[in-house]
Amino acid sequence: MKTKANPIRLADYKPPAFYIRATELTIDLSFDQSFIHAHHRVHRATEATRATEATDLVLDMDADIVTIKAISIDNQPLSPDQYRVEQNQLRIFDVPQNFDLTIENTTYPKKNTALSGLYHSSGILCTQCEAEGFRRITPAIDRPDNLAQYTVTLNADQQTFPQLLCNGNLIKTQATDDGKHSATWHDPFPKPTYLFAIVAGKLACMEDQFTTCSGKSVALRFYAQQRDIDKCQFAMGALKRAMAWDEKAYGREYDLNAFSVVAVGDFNMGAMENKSLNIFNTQYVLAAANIATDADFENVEAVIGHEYFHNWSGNRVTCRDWFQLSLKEGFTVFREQQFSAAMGSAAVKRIDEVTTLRDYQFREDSGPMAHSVRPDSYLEINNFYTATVYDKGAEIVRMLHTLLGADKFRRGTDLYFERHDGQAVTIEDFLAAMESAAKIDLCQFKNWYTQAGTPVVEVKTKYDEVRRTLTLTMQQSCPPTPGQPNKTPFVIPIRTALFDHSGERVKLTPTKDDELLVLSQAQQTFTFNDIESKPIVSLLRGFSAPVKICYALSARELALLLAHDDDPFSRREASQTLLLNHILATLQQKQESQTALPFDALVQALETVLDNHAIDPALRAELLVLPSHTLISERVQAIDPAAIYQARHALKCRLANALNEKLLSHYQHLNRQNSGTINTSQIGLRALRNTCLHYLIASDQVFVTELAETLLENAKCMTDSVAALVALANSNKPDKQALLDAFYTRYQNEPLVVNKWLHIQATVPTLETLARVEAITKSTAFDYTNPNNVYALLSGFGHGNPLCFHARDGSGYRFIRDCVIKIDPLNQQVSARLVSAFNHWRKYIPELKTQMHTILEEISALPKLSRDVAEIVGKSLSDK
Ligand code: B3K
Ligand code: ZN
Repeated sequence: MKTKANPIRLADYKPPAFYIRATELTIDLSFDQSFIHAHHRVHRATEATRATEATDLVLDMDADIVTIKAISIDNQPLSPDQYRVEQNQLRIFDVPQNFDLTIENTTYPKKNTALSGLYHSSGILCTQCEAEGFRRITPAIDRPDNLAQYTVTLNADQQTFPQLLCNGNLIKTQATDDGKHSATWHDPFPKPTYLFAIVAGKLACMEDQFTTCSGKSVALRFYAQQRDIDKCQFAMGALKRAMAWDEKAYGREYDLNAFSVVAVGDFNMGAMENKSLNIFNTQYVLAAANIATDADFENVEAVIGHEYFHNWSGNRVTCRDWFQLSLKEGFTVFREQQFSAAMGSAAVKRIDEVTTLRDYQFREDSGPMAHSVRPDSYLEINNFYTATVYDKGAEIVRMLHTLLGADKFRRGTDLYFERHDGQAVTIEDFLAAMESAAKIDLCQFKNWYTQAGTPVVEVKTKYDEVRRTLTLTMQQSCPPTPGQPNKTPFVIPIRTALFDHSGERVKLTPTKDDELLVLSQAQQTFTFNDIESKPIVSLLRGFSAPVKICYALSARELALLLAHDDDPFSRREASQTLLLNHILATLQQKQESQTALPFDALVQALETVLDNHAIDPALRAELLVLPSHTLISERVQAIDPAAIYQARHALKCRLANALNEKLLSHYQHLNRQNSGTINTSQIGLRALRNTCLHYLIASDQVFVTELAETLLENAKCMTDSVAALVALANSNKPDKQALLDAFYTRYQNEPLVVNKWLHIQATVPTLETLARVEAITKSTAFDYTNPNNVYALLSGFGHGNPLCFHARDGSGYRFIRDCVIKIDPLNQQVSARLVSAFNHWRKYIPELKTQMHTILEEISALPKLSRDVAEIVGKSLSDK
């Protein structure tokens, strides 16, 4: 357990006092206890010596899991009074200028339930070092601005660990006595500790190759348990597509002769970009039609791309310190988004990105954990792998792409990679490369990295019939966030188009129909000339900036944009706003508010969408989907989850009844076309079919549950099974539990499918759910030490089932509190994610708010609390 710590501040950054440029490790691997013999070449940093007069070498180390056996300097063993082991560091007194340091220590993989450092997962040993896991293997300068070349020898029992993998090139293998063997790896690219990786165990391998643009052959290897190895085929294809795409889109060629990916069942997050040895959560690498849904396939492709792209944006050019995390993550998410858009339906991808951003990042920005994309301080860096750093970070890079244009942006990235290859740099370095390449000043633009909060842009329009001008007055503001009461204006690119009342685009110039308005002042006016009649304004097309727009379009104008806007995002925005206004009207107990379209007209508009075969089915599905619970919550004074659920559900039922026949005929038609194949058009078709089914199930008719049962029985792929199971779980079918149990019996040996089953049950909005979830936690289907199980079941309940989590009697809160308390000593990254379900307590109705507050106080009063959870709970309680 970590001790109380002071915040780490960006303003206090100092380069290391010592550097390690070369490290040789010899590791004797075994599950209970692994022995590390580390040899480092250490240099005192001249500039830092002057600043700090450092005489002691202080290495990062986690004494919870590392035991020092011996230390020597230049082959002279140190006596115990020449160093001191503390909880978080190893201090070696009075070291020379340059020297060879040898450390022998042990670490305990089986005890390592935090899954950071060297740990055990289903019979294999693997590592996770980002952000600060290396210090849990052996003492080190465990920070990203120290880059070293590694040579690593792994020794282990040949039977138990036939595969011995590390970063770089395999330079030697040897069979030794007593059934042991060894493998020596050398990585020619200097890297920070966080990119170090080891995997050892009995793993099957799928092999292929990729020829790079310069004709070099790269061996591609996927490692997984024997029973899963065939499920790596799709990911292998995705990797080849990613490698080819990065050459074409960014001119980035792969730099070693081999690239490997290992699938691991116990992993805290999605995947990790270790140099040439990526380690993946099985969820983001294994995919076959009988275990993975369409969304899973898309996620696998995206995450494979993401980790591969890090080879340049993150590994070749890395971060100076963890405050710069978005330098690699924001940029890499953007690259991943561009790749995914090129591989599938770009319109639907963009809509999904924005939905995720609003549900998670906007929410984060409005709560106690709000932080800028480059935070100023942290207690625990693992708490800052957030939607803000990743997804808002990607939106910032996207805005640069929009402002500079594709060509200049590419010149900027080329220059960035060329200037900083092999270096650990800052966000300023990234922006400076863009500035030089595009000859642009990004000084004000940098506010996006330093100011937290979601900017709000209020827009007013005025049409002057005499002058035939349209004037847009825009005013920007940004709400206060913790530690940042006042903000200065952002540079906000707002892509805009005009439509006439028959739905035709108004040409803005002879060649252009879209205008990029760049709002950079607190208030600014933009004028369009030669506009024949009062137009309808379509703003923030493609979601050109991560802001909230306040612009009152009438219900009729929204309906027109839904029918005619040729920007898919804006069209979806129109449908979401129309649906949202209906729900808000119910919540405010108004029959239909001024801004809500009369119900019959809404039905008509949605029916037109449903029937419009000119629109890709995947987009039609998006246009029909109801606004999320989170999105609705953001629009009310005090959140009453039960009332929001009822209002949302009521609209769903009303629409399901009004569109019943249409939904049914579309369902049947689309279902007949479903072949179970994984390709963009079949994925789109299933998306629309599932949307029809989920509306239909709300109409509470027996024949619909029969439809779902038939779909389950005749499922052609996992998407069919999951859609059917979700429908059944959410239906009133009396014997639905028997179907759910049968599904479990069928798939109990497929952990990834079991996770889906856990999630489906955790998110059913009925009173019985809590008892069911509690029972599952006690069954063999669930393991508290497996992050995927916890995310599926407990986060499913805490974050994905607002009705049950926020039950008035506080039962949901107490259950999640107890889970947090149970998990925290095992895995702090996981407990921290779970406890954040309470973050927004201040926004709820008084009876819930008080109870959530009590829970947070109780957790905060616990005698032993991880730094991870303490930081989140502390901020939630202190923020006003
Ligand atoms: N870089 C890793 C995330 C590491 C998280 C550490 N808590 C995966 C990624 O973003 O690519
Ligand atoms: Zn990443």
